[in-house]
Amino acid sequence: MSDYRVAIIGAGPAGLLLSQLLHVAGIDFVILERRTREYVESRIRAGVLEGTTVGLLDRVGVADRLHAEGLPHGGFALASEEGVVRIDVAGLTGRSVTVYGQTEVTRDLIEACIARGGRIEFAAEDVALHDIDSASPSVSWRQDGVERHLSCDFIAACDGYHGVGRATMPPAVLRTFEREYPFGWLGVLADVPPCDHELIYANHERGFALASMRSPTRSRYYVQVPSSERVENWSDERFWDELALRLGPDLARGLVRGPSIEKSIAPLRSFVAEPMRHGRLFLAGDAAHIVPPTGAKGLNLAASDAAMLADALIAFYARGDTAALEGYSARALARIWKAERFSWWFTGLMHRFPETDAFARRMQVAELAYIRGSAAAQMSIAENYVGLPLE
Ligand code: RFL
Ligand code: PHB
Repeated sequence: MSDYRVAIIGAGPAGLLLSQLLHVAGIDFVILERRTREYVESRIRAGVLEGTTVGLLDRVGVADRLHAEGLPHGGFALASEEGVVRIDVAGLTGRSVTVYGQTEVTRDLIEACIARGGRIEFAAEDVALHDIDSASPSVSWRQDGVERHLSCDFIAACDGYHGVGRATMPPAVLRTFEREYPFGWLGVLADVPPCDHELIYANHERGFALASMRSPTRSRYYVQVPSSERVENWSDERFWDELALRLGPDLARGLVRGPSIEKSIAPLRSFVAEPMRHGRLFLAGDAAHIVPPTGAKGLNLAASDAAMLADALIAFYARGDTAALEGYSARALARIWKAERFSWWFTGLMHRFPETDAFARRMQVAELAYIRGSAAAQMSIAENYVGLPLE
């Protein structure tokens, strides 16, 4: 008899949501997290939740604050020097997205997990996975200088891109696919009202910009910068000036400037590792795949992986059914590749590439003009943005 049925590595959205999906199904788990609770709860990341993600938070009973404070968005704007087109997501698909920070999702899930008696070991150092090929795997870690160890039936590596889960899989079984972009996003969080009530994705000669938000009084803005750029080179004033230029005079009129409360640069990359399972080890979320943030898909993919893995584990414990566990990787990857495609395409449409010559630039301008005039093109963007179904 093992200590726990499922050992979850990582208390990000994938690991935390998986833990609560297992909890409501009566399957016990333990979470090992390398960082402290304070660190995990203060990481500023994603902001846009698909309806499917909101539905999963509802399913585990952790959506009260989300429904009270989250902002439903029925559309967003694509802006360029040639004009603005609003993608009417709600009108086209009948569905919407919710603006609610990943930080808040993480806080809500940690609070619920602990209140329900779930065990999260924070500050777990040197986590190592053992015997993943066998029927009785185990995990070890170090905490406050003490070596610890526990046995489990399955290990869910929800430990992000730099985690130990993928690194433990034998290199011979793993195939990876990758694209690095020669730029990153410089993000600023500020307690000022957003410049518009919806998100604005702007394609500009000087580079991409995004106007997003966390609440009616808190804005989140990004500008594209070269990969080599350093955050120290960006005073608040320089950031606001650059953002205003890229949004253009009409949209920048609504811009309210204020001191940044967070400023950081995130690199952009597309990455997929296949398969997402080896023996009793399963990968979920950023541990298996990365998307550039342009499509707002990273957190949502972490949630859909967690749901598929939870369903497979629930089928196993309810009926001894191993088919869903065996099919998990293929099922998850089918959705992941579509989100990878959308995120890659949207990144290409909106960013300035160092090698962009006059022809490539005209192609972007022509595609944006086509989207402006085509209901079919807008529909394709809307159905991807709002999230493809969990098949
Ligand atoms: P996470 O959130 O990285 O969590 C992994 C957890 O594992 C821990 N860990 C370990 N624990 C124990 N032992 C080890 N050896 C460990 N190694 C790591 C880590 O400390 C961490 O707590 O992965 P997860 O759960 O898969 O969630 C993925 C999302 O966080 C990520 O995809 C999104 O943030 C991406 N993303 C966005 N996604 C969206 O859906 N919508 C958005 O609007 C959006 N915007 C963004 C984003 C990511 C960004 N950055 C910073 C890359 C905007 C930005 C700027
Ligand atoms: C954010 O608010 O952080 C955000 C919104 C939309 C994106 C990416 C990030 O596509």
